[in-house]
Amino acid sequence: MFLTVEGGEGAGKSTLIRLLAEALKARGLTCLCTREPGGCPLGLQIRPLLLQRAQTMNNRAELLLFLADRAQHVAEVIRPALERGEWVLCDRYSDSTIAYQGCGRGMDKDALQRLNDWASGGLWPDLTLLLDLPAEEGLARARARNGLTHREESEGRFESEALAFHQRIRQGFLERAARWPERFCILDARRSPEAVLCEALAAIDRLHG
Ligand code: T5A
Repeated sequence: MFLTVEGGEGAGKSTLIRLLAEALKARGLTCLCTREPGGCPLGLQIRPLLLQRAQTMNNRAELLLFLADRAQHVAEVIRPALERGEWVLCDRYSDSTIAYQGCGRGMDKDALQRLNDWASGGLWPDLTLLLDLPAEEGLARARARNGLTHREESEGRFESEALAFHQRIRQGFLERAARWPERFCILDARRSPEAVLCEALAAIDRLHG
């Protein structure tokens, strides 16, 4: 089972993945939790290039770094785990590329869909949990968290984008969810982490029986 968690900045993706993994392990399932960018050794080298606030980058270069991270991550981590029969819980994946580089940066979404297909060898998630909340609320959460953990300079490049950028990303995710309703489940991320977890488990049970 390949499950991805998507959404804007500070939507609670890492929090949900941690709680989901605990709940699924309690059911006796083997789970691999991973993330993009940075879910494999090569990706860990790419991640700071993409997220450091001081970094400036051409949109195409940015896209190709995300795709390089994904290609290696799928080949080295995700596919082998799926082949071992494990559940893979991934914090961001191809839908983020289309929302951020497509709707955020204005790159061609159909071209991005094909490039994602190519980079991942055609691997799409079985289920995508979309954590939805107003962009202002997610940014406020992410900035508060960054202040506490001193992540502002090392990982704040996207969070420093204008509010309109983040609003386009939210719309982009919602459009994808409307287009593929059988793969997506939209969760109201303004609710408590426990309430979001309950809804996520219900979505998994509906799909997995
Ligand atoms: N990106 C990524 C692209 O542009 N293209 C791509 O193809 C890919 C893969 C990655 C960046 O790269 C971009 C998108 C991103 O900008 P990242 O550091 O991985 O950056 O950052 P994010 O994925 O945005 O994740 P964050 O760490 O910012 O946020 P999360 O994981 O959504 O949120 P989380 O769980 O850390 O929670 C944030 C704060 O809110 C609290 C938490 O305790 C924490 O303090 N919180 C809640 N508060 C209230 N209610 C809830 N339900 C809460 N859940 C969590």
